[in-house]
Amino acid sequence: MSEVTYDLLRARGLTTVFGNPGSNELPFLSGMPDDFRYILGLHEGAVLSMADGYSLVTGEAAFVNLHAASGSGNAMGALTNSVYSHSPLIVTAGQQVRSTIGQEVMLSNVDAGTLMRPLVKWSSEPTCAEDVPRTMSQAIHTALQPGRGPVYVSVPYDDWAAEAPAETARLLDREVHGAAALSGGQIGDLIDLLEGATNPALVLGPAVDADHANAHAVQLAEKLRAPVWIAPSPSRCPFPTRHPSFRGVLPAGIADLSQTLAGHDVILVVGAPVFRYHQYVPGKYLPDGARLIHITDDPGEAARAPFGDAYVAPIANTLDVLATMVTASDRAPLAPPADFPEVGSTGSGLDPAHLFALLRGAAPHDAIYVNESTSTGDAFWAQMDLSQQGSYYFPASGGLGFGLPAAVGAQLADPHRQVIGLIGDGSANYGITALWTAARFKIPVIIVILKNGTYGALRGFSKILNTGETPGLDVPGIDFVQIAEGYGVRGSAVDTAEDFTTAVKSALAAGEPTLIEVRTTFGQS
Ligand code: TPP
Repeated sequence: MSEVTYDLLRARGLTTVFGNPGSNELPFLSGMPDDFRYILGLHEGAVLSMADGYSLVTGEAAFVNLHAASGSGNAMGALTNSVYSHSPLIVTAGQQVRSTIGQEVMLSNVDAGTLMRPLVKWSSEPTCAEDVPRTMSQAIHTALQPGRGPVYVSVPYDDWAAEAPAETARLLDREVHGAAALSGGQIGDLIDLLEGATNPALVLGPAVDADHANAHAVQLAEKLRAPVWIAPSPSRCPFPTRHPSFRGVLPAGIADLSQTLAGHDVILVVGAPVFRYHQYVPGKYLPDGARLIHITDDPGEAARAPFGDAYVAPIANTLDVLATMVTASDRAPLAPPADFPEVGSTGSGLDPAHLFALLRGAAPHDAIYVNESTSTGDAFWAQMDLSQQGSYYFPASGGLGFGLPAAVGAQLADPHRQVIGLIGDGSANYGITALWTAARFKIPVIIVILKNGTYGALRGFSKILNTGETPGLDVPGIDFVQIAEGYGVRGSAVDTAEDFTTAVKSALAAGEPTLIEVRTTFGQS
């Protein structure tokens, strides 16, 4: 059974296995063909986030193999991000021998099919050994269908030795084609709405970037001469940040968001949920007189939105058709962006805005940033010049432990673009073991640790929630250079602009994984 399953994985391009093994998984792994590679992660949260980073950058499914319920459980926090980044992860786990699961022997995954069910798109344990390859095929096709997302399959380890039925081979070259697109009438309605608007606005989400629709979005914004915001809590960058239309990221509170959009009569949201609010700031969902139209390829996103009219349609195709067909507006052109805000650091440590400005100058223009620095978002978006598809990733559900491993997975996926992880000194600890994988597999990622000694974002929230000083807000006394060296990654610690720039240039030249710990200031407390 393992041979035909590997044939199936190969046919789907899934020859990289991200995993952490246990006894239940050994019979599957022992049959692994030579053209497969096994990327070992030391903790399942890191394994899953590495696979996620890999899938985000390739745009394809990624295969994960975990150990029974305990390994799967370790990965579930990380999986919350994959759900909202729509990452088609094929998560598998080894199960005890079929005849013994009911006894709950060691490492049985009791009721395996339900373990991950609230998170995954589909979950199963095949009813018999003969159904393992077909179940795996169903998992892959399900994960990749629009409204992409992770799936889970548990396989009893005695299944791998069973003989596959001859007809199983038919799975290998089956395709599942998707074809839905908006009708001519629906497109006509949208064009009428956009052309009839006095002051339209675009709000773009991660699916625009995921669907490589960035250039179509630019064309639409230019023809409409409309401002563009990124939808709140962004996990990707769908629009060039130095384009005249770019207005930044919408605030993640209900009232703040509608105030920001005041004056717009038509708001077209593409490729984002409506909306991923974060801090609860009650108010009106929309400014007075505004109509919101929502285009998403995820039926669930469309159904659960509390307002607006939704169209479930492919993102790139819809944006392309709208941008091509809409008549260019004769509104005044938008002004080019202002200069980058002034930066500088006073006292000890770098201001994060200063750090980003230095990075903008020193890093390649096509660098990929994986960001898990949670209190520095405003400074990042103000300082960075991101213009290419696939330049930015952030944990889509806010679950820490994504950034560092996802940066490693992203660099593995794309050796031609430098991946730079921007990781807070709090966040780094949740996925730190991925440093070992970077060293072991010589993955030349650069990890910048922003060391402010605190859980800065929580300090920000303690103001919003008016909770004052609570326990557990500071993380002093962690030496990331020593930790990196312990895992086999070269590291250095800096606290001045000159030293940071030198360290980045040296890391870029090194061609090996490098960690730079930067002392940063935290000015918001
Ligand atoms: N645990 C997980 C798995 N995810 C979370 N989002 C949190 C806890 C809560 N949390 C959100 S932001 C944050 C914490 C603990 C602080 C992160 O601090 P750091 O990485 O140092 O970045 P800073 O906010 O200081 O920029």
